[in-house]
Amino acid sequence: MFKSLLAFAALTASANAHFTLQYLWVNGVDEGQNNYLRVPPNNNPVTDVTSTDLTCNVNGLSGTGVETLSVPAGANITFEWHQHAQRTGEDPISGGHKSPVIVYIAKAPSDASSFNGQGEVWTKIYESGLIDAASQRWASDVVNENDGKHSVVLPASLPSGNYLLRAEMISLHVASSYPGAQFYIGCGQIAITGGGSASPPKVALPGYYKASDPGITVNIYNNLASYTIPGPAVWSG
Ligand SMILES: *[C@@H]1O[C@H](CO)[C@@H](O)[C@H](O)[C@H]1NC(C)=O
Ligand SMILES: [Cu+2]
Repeated sequence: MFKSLLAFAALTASANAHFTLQYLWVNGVDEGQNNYLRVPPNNNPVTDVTSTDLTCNVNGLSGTGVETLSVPAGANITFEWHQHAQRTGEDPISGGHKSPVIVYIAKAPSDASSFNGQGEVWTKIYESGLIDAASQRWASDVVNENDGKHSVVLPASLPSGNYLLRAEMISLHVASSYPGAQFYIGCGQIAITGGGSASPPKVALPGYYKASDPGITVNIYNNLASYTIPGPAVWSG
């Protein structure tokens, strides 16, 4: 009985520690809670790398009812994550959730809201992983210290049009066997104006990630000397 109570307490503690993407900022302007985002039903992670939930989280294959945010080419986009629906009173990302931070973008054939993000459509535009091995400092520690925020400047050469932006944090505290790594994913809908004519490299999500990737099944508790961030190389325009 006592043991099962402890197990229950551990379960609820970890559920409370999960998080979601809740705000987009454009060039330093807060665009409001859950606006322009495909909001999942709860803050649980995705753990199956073959699931279509890996694209834009649970219920993320369409953006029915989600507005699309117009942004100028080369905009500085900030993503802000939280455990619950408030900005203060707790860490944005609980400290145990050691994670890399990755951002992808995918061009929609027409409206972002009707784009399901399937197939080889995703370009990686940002990544940060194990920042300092000596102190075991992760990208997620920086996000937590920065009030839940991380930023990317969109390559100005991306063509004008509708896009999905996909921010991802992969928490590795139980990743030593698969499934274990926790994929926290948030997708926003943007329309780039005044863009260029680049044709960046693209991968499929799901598709590119494998259970056997060294950045997905990994024991981070053994003085990890280096970490291989999942996915292709960053494309910087
Ligand atoms: C992007 O915006 C964030 C938040 O306003 C800011 O901290 C960061 O310095 C900006 N990055 C660049 C390259 O301007
Ligand atoms: Cu969690």
